[in-house]
Amino acid sequence: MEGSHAVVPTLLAVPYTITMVSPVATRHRESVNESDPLIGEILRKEEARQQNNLELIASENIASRAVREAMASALTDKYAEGYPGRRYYGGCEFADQVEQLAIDRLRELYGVNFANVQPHCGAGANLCVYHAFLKPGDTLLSLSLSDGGHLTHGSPVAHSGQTYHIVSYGLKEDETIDYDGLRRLAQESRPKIIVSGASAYSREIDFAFIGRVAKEVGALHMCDMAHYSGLIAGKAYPSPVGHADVITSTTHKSLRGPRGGIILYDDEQYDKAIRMAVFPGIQGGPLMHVIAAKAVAFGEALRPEFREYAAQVKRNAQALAAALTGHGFRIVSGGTDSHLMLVDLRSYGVTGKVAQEALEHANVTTNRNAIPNDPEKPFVTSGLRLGTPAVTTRGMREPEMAQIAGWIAEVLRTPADLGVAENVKRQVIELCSRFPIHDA
Ligand code: DSN
Repeated sequence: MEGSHAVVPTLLAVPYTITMVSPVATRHRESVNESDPLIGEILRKEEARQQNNLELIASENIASRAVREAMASALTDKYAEGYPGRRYYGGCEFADQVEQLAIDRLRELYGVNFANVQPHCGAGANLCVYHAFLKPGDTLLSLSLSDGGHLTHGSPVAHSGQTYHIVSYGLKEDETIDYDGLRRLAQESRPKIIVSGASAYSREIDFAFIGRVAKEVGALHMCDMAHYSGLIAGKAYPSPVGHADVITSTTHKSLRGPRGGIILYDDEQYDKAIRMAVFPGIQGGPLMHVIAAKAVAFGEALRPEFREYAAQVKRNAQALAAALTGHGFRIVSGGTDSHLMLVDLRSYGVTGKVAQEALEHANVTTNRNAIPNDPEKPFVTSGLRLGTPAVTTRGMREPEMAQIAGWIAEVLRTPADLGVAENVKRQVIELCSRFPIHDA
């Protein structure tokens, strides 16, 4: 209830009414800064951190203002369990419209027949597919975590690894996927699902080959394209469509949408199992405000300029890798065909942990990552994973990549020297000021 009506006595013969807004309703209208200055201040600091830092985490990006507005919309209040046209709640007219638009745009973006936009995240999307097609104890074949795979592809510490029988393929000596080994393991273990996709693998993945192997052994080919989905949408990386039976992704990495997940497939035979797995199998109410923001992001990715963005992300990654090589770093597999690279830090005598922390002092945000056959523990590592989606969104290009590589080398030559980091930080902030994230 927003307010109460009172009859106000008047000197005139006809009484009139005014609306008195209750104190509760007044508080309800306050901005976060007015209502909760503590959180408001933290949010302002995060905005400033993003503005003044070079974001090189390969899985992060900067969503547009339109995406952010949709996420902060009234749809956050709406329950809409079910699917468009078949909900378990009233009042879903606009929830239906927004979800249908998200589905239609996503189908157009990747050229697929079916799309489910409800998974709350990538891990959830993968879980839904496993739930749809596997029983506990069934075999799943995927790239090992230590060779660039992902936790949700069967790591022993994840639900998938604890529920299914996991067989892992890996890399060859040249640090590219061992496709012959993959086929041999598939023939020996007869998996129900073969997973393609990775979270720390920079080269093109041969989705067609993996699709053929899956057919040979009667497995479902699930591609987790989360890292590459923006590049694929922008035609800068091979598409798994036509080679994978089911495709999952996040929406916030190179695709540059809100945090969330999606599932795509072409064949109607998978439709019922996937719909049922997402709701009611794994999830309850969909996050309709996030689905609205996904629709906005898919619309953005359908624009011609997104192709230019995707191509530049890749050019920037290649420029950064080449410049780092020039500074004496080894890039795992010798380079990149995508948005990311793994940097082997051993020639500089620093671990991933030390490097990540030293760079953070210089406002360069990265994440440490194991390299193939890493001698260090996973919490320490010998590598850094770097990616260019976020800096490319800011408008940076090859000259800035060369500058960034120089700063990384400068900091990591003497990682304990805070004076060096402070000097680089000043230059980083100056560069960032020339590439503002959002209008002030
Ligand atoms: N955690 C993501 C990444 O950083 O690659 C993958 O989900």
